[in-house]
Amino acid sequence: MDKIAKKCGFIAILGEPNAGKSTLVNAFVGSKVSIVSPKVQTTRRRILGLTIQEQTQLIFVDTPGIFKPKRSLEKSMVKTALEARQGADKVLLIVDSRQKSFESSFSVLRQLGENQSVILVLNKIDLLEPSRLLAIIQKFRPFPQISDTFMISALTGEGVADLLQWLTVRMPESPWLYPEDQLTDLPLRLWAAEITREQLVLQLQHELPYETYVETETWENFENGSVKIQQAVVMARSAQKGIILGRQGQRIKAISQKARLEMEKHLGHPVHLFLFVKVTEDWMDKPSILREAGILES
Ligand SMILES: Nc1nc2c(ncn2[C@@H]2O[C@H](COP(=O)(O)OP(=O)(O)OP(=O)(O)O)[C@@H](O)[C@H]2O)c(=O)[nH]1
Ligand SMILES: [Mg+2]
Repeated sequence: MDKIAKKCGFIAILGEPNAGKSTLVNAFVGSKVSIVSPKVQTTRRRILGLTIQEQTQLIFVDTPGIFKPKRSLEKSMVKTALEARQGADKVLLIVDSRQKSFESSFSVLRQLGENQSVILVLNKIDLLEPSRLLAIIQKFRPFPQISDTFMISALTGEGVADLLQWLTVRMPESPWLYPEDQLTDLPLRLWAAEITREQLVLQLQHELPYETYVETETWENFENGSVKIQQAVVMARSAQKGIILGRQGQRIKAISQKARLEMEKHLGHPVHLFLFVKVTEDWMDKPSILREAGILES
């Protein structure tokens, strides 16, 4: 019997902030590889999510949202997102279909240009009257680069399996580029830092200073399977420290507890998490720190 050839390909996941890109990548992978929050600009770096469907390895490239950047961190995020399509076999444009105006998605399409073939993915249809979908599709008609349109809910999973199947059959013949059991390219230390940042965003919401990042400083594995992780929450100004600490350190305690549980759930063994706050003035303008935080690629 002939051996079925292996296939492997890259799928870039692009779109405006908060469209549901990371939720979709996690749904494809079946595990949390990329953090999710109701706040815009949650994803700050390119993150790969991997899955295997029979003989095909699909490599999803989660990206920061595309918008009009002002600050240097924002500029590097948008650049990362736009560059993700280079070498991609398919480009998905994720759209929050509840938007009143689709101008920010149109702007992404214009930035990608007419030569970039794009698959339009209308997301969050669980929140939408089905009768509105046709009108939304009409609005995207002026963009000839859209080859196909899908309607999904990344949250409930509706339409996700169909889209995955559609992509699977279209991947090129190629050896697999990552080991079979790997789910992401994010090293564990960075992943753990992201899990803590997710709790910061979820628990502090608009109070969280934009200029906050998390760094895993030490990671110790013990023979009994448990792990000790020490992380710094890095702030740009010492005046911001109190927001994270909370009264008598209650806030940072609650954040640490939730992050620890989330890490344990995914790592499958006990975690001892130690969080502390560190101040590094104006780190966002320092490329060396941006690189260390994984935001700027070296
Ligand atoms: N109801 C509903 N909510 C969704 C769906 N997909 C995503 N969300 C929610 O939308 C919010 C943003 O989701 P993310 O996956 O973080 O969006 P993103 O596009 O990665 O955002 P950035 O990383 O900030 O660009 C979260 O609160 C998600 O739970 C969906 O299909 N339906
Ligand atoms: Mg995201």
